[in-house]
Amino acid sequence: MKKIILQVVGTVILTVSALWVQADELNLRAGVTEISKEVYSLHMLILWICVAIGVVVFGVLFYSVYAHRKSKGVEAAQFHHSTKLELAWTIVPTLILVGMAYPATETLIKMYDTGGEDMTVEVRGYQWKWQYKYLDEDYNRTFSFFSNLATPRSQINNRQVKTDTYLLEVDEPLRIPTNRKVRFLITAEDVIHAWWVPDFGIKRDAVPGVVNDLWAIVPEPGIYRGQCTELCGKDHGFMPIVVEALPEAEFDAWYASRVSTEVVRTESFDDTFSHEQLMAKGEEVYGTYCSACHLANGQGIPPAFPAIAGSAVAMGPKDDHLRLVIEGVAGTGMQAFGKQLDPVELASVVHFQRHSFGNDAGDLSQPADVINLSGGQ
Ligand code: HEC
Ligand SMILES: [Cu+2]
Repeated sequence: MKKIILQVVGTVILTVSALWVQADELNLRAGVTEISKEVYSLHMLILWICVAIGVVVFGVLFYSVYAHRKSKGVEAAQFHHSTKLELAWTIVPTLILVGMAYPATETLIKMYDTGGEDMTVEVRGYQWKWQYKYLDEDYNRTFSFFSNLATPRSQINNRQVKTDTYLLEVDEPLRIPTNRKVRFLITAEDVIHAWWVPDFGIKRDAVPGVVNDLWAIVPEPGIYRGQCTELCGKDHGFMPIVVEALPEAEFDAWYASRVSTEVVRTESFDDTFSHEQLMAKGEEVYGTYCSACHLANGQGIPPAFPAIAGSAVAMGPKDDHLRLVIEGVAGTGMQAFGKQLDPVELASVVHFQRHSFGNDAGDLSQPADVINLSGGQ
């Protein structure tokens, strides 16, 4: 008997000390913002309250089992109702709960206080990527872009070694300034997603037709990584979030340069492009948005994803091809790209499909064709 007790105690001590060594790795991380640090302290406070309750309850339990065991001839006490006891086990837990709820509510109220922001970014979830839109009071300074998974397929398919940032890297991160209050408006285009950046202590569901908000003031420049935390659908695991916090001056410089390239792009919707220009741009767009299903070599994965090589659509009338890409095919994986891509991107990717993989439609698709089909706006 003694031996068994010693063994049990020994195992418990070993397990606890092993966990203790790893505690930092297993624990919630403290993050970098004031809110994330408060969430972390709350978590530690409540953890220790639970540990204390556990020690007291199991201590009394094990002591009673041992000290009042049958072999010692102890008889169980026989009583019903004890007003004192019942009052105690109602009042004590209530006080403990109130004691935990008070600081938790204080932090929650702070988390929801999105007012007084210095800038606002709209975060929109798509299958399977995020779109970030910087909402500036001056409409000409508002712009948006998509942030796509950048981990190469070869790593996902185990043909190449996975890096430390496996599935946590994107082609263009969300950039925000340090030390300014950034308000995030969280929504979704198609299905429910969830935007989560653990180091900022923020996470909110992105629901189509609903706008939720969050905020963060990031004190330290750096790269912070998160993920879509919606569970239904395996592809939510392939839409990571990367936020790069830049020193304020650096952010302002980046913002100004981004705005000026956007303006150039807007003006170019009226331009006409050469075959070479359309092919270069189109190949880039195809690689980012289309090759996951239609493959880099245009062969698709029939019957689910049709080949573009030799496709009747790609060799048929230009307007039908453009319309299919703009409007998508309802009920299939072929989404309506009209909302995600601008007229230059749409015209060039269609042109690329019509003149690659052995296709040769022999025409030119221009942004103006897209604008005509989309109702002239
Ligand atoms: C998520 C998978 C997916 C992605 C990404 C995708 N497509 Fe498709 N695409 C489909 C499916 C599925 C169809 C077949 C739709 C149907 O049933 O008619 C299709 C059909 C097409 C067709 C008609 C082919 C034919 O011969 O019937 C064209 C053209 C096309 N897609 C262009 C594009 C372009 C351009 C892009 C990128 C901007 C793209 N697709 C991205 C899934 C996808
Ligand atoms: Cu998602």
